[in-house]
Amino acid sequence: FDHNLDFGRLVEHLMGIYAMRNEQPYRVLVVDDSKSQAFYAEKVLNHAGLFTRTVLEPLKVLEVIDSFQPDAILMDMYMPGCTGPELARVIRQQPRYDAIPILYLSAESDVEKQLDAVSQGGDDFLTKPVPKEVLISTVMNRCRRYRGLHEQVIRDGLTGLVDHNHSLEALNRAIESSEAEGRLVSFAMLDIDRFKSVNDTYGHGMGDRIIHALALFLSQRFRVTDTIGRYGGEEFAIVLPDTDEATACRLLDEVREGFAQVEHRRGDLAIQVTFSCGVAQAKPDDDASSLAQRADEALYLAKKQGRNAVCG
Ligand code: GH3
Ligand code: MG
Ligand code: MG
Ligand code: MG
Repeated sequence: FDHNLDFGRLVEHLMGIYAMRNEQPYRVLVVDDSKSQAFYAEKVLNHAGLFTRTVLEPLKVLEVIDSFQPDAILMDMYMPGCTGPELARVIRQQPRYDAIPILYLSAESDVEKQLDAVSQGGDDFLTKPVPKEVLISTVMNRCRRYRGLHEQVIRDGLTGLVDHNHSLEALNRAIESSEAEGRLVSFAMLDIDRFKSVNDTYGHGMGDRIIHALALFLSQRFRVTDTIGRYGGEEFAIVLPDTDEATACRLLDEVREGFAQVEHRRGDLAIQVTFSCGVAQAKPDDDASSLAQRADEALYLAKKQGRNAVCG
């Protein structure tokens, strides 16, 4: 039994799952007061392609969850100041972290204590020494399920795009990393033209199909690093990292022209629909709401100019 060969194959298999789903690596927060224990867990998980972050002081965990946004937390049982289950309770008190997986990794072998820990907000108990394969696959399974649930919550049912709040969250993240790394970011807001009359004339079902068609059209024309969101009913938002305003305007104008030519059919009926778009590039000191407001003003201009237009 060649242990290393098997491990290599497992990692390859797990990486294959990522590649198929085109996903960002899972993010695991390691909470352990022992540097060497935390380092070992990080090494094993990193080797399998997961991102990790360690917190040595348990009381800092909430802060780090907010900034790191983990898909799972791997936690020690006994730490100075508080125990794992106590910390799990604190985490679970935040409604937004109610579903985040918490896995204990400890030498505690008393089954009663293990059950107790799991009943107090934990999801799994892994007893040290744990085989690397078991650690990796248990953590990854938890991450995968959590992401799956989370996706359903943040995605819009009709289009599969992220919703309004998560569009703004993506914009905030893009602005922060653009400030940190001196890069550009642009934001585009799209609004379908005279959509009320489309609904009134052809029915709400046809309207829904057009919203779906535009979502698909946009998804096929932007990079995977661009975030496309359903900003409102017939409004969409696109976050474009590393893109200046002029380039974003040019791109959106091509998309506008392309979409205007699409025929939406139902039986013998074929209708064409246009959208208007406002684009703005982040300036120093912009936050998501100030940038979104400038894009909204540009959108208003595009509407005022007669619609079916892109304004910067
Ligand atoms: P404008 O060119 O100024 O944007 O005109 P408009 O008619 O598109 O603007 P308005 O905001 O007055 O109307 C938007 C319409 O979009 C009203 C609403 O009924 C429709 N709408 C919003 N969400 C949905 C949806 O999910 N499905 C359908 N079918 N229609 C929707
Ligand atoms: Mg400890
Ligand atoms: Mg509108
Ligand atoms: Mg509209």
